[in-house]
Amino acid sequence: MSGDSSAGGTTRTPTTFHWGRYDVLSSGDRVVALEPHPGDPDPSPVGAGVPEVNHAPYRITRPMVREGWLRGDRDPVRGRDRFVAVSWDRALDLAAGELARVRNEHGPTAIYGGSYGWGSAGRFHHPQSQIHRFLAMAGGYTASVNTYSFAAMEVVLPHVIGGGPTSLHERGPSWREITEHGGLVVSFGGMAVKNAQMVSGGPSRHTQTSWQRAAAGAGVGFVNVSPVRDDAADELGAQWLPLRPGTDAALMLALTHVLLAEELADTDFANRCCTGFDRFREHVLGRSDGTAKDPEWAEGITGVAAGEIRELARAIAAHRTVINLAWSIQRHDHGEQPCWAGIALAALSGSCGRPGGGPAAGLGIAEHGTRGQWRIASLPQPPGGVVARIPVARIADMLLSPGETIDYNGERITFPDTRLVYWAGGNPFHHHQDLGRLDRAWQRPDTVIVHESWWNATATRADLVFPVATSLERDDVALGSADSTITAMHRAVPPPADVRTDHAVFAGLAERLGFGERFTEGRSEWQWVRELYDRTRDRLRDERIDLPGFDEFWDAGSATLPEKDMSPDGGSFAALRADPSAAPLATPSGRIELVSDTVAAFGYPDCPGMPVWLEPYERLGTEAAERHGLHLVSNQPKTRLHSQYDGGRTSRESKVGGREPVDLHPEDARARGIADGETVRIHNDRGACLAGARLTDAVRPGVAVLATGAWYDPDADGLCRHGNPNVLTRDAGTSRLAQGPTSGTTLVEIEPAGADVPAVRAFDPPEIVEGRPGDATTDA
Ligand SMILES: Nc1nc2c(c(=O)[nH]1)N[C@H]1C(S)=C(S)[C@@H](COP(=O)(O)OP(=O)(O)OC[C@H]3O[C@@H](n4cnc5c(=O)[nH]c(N)nc54)[C@H](O)[C@@H]3O)O[C@H]1N2
Ligand SMILES: Nc1nc2c(c(=O)[nH]1)N[C@H]1C(S)=C(S)[C@@H](COP(=O)(O)OP(=O)(O)OC[C@H]3O[C@@H](n4cnc5c(=O)[nH]c(N)nc54)[C@H](O)[C@@H]3O)O[C@H]1N2
Ligand SMILES: [Mo]
Repeated sequence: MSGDSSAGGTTRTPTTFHWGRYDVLSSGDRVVALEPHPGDPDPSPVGAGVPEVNHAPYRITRPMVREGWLRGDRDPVRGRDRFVAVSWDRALDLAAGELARVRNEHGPTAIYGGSYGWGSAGRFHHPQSQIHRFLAMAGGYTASVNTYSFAAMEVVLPHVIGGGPTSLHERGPSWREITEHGGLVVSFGGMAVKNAQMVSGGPSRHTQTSWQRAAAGAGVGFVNVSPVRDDAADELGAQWLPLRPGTDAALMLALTHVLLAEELADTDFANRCCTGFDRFREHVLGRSDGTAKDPEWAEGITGVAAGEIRELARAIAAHRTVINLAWSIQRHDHGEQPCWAGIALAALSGSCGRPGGGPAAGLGIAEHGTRGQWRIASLPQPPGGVVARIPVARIADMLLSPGETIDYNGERITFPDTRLVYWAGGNPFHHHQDLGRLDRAWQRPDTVIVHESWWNATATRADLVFPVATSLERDDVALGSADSTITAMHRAVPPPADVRTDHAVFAGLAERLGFGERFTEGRSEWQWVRELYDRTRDRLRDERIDLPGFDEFWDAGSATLPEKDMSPDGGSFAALRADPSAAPLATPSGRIELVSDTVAAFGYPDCPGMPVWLEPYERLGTEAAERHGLHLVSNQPKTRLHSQYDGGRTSRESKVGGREPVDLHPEDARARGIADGETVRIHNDRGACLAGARLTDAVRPGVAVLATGAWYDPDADGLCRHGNPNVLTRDAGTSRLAQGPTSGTTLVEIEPAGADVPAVRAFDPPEIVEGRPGDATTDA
């Protein structure tokens, strides 16, 4: 722990979050304010909302057990019940007993510990690392694979360009390279700087704006292919191509068509460095199926004029071009296709494997100043702990259909019979699709255990709730992805008296289950933090990099590593271009697979062996839009990290009438009799929510934008009073290949909600009753 006391009894403590470095100002046990670190050129405003949330009335301050679960009663259901405040000993005994019972009676697959989510930035207190280590040592569990962020991309691209799940993120050109050599950045899904506020692991400084500015200043042009104009900063002077959501693959195929038809395509690269070019070309030109994927064809699907498509294709061919794929374009039905079609477009553009050009993923989302990524030591995981796994977004399917088998990337996966769900560091009742369906599925397991700091919708739907310390209340070390500064996360204030760390909860359970010593290895939390730093230091020493000793680092607050950008300009695609047999990709052919025999052999009609346009289950311009005439974009919120700090000032001030704002084009609003600032009801066949209308011509007509993360607040009929878009999204996989989430594919209708609207209850804690007499005392 370290903090500098200053005058007036205020202590200043430097720390790091997912959204950057701050000095925490505290007085006694309370956080008073957060000030951005002076070294951060472009700090995130989200920090301003942290103090009040840390001490909010909806903070969970004691272990809790759901009353019906204690009684052994199914009624009232999870989410409607009262909670009993109990002692730590009783809560830990109950949880340990239940874990042992489920494992003994049903085997380890019956314990689901997927626990997806953006828990703390710190490496030691990272809740996923803690829960996985604990459940592995406790006898095994069912885990999840892939992410809500980019499931389709991370499953399909290894077939196309080889490498691991994030291989494209690390292979795209860096901003430095784009500034020095680039001519044009065409970004599908834009590159909103607001999304670069957050970096997994915690950014040491925010440099995205300055990188983008530098590229524009160097003459690089930008094209923002997105239904939302603000997905590119005004100062970039980007061309805006507002396509219909979910239609990127069609647009990309048409751009490719123009390159081929006008003989602008880099056929030399396609023939030497790709496989399947002939078959792909036949498909695009329409020789194999009779439909040319030309601009006129694409105009009917995308809503982008054929002339504009032609001009863009010519510009792509004429410049050193980056084809950037934001992750939003693949959170759609058949989300694999725009990833694959984007690679194909880049491969034929003439820029692939040349400095400052080629395909990129998530450029402008994370900090991508340079390409390389240092890795910090994390909590060791024992082998063999994962006894079964599911694609992460198939959780409701798993809970509802034990024993059912699904396809996944060439495998068959059978859902286990889940009896116990254990979550630490995620909020499925914000992040999952069709929350009404998840709410029903969530009633099936015998027991749900959750670690949370706040009474959000996941905590109120648990049976056993362990109240955990926030990252301001623990010591840790952090290193943001693609960052080169390791920062110390100093504990700024102590946790409330009856609140513990995730690690302490698991240590307490491990002790009861007989592996306490194995779990902690005899180290205190403080010793573990030192240990992870020392391991990182040892590892880097092998790469001839000297980090200061722990004490020096801890007092200084940070240690800087050299920038890691050692691959040549153009990256691995440059080596491929130079000599494909000397530098093959890790694909079966060693080349970019425009056609993949592996994927073709899976025989999935919803993901064939080459990039194609497949109709999504709903979109604008089809019959489905006659009933629900608006496409709902549920993007990342500007004012918070998903659902985190939704109750904080920054997020609260963005609400309209206390509800999540929904952006609507004035024409669409007029047609529906909706005024700016009015409460509206957004609905489709899956659900409904209330929101506050905001009229703006920065969205394409036909599109409504409701960011994710408003705390889920269903009334008795399932209407979310607060505006969580996931009551409207469909819970279906992208395809049999990736089974990723398809939150982007959502049509809705919107109407004025009228005067008689219910108040928002999202931040009301559940009713709490006292447990046994002994439960009231702290046994710290
Ligand atoms: N409709 C729609 N849905 C989406 C998306 C979308 O674009 N549209 N985006 C998806 C994406 S990309 C993602 S990544 C997910 C994000 O989904 P999540 O990562 O689940 O969302 P968060 O709100 O960040 O939830 C993190 C939770 O962990 C808790 N927490 C934080 N630190 C700690 C800790 O140290 N210990 C413990 N025990 N808890 C902690 C926080 O209080 C919070 O409740 O949402 C997905 N859902
Ligand atoms: N402030 C803030 N930043 C964040 C996060 C956060 O919670 N808050 N979350 C972080 C996380 S976990 C992730 S995974 C990344 C996600 O990064 P992204 O997935 O790129 O982010 P989104 O905001 O979901 O989408 C970006 C834009 O894509 C556009 N879009 C939506 N659908 C389509 C489509 O079909 N085609 C095209 N061309 N455009 C479309 C929308 O207008 C949207 O504004 O963001 C990270 N950054
Ligand atoms: Mo994400």
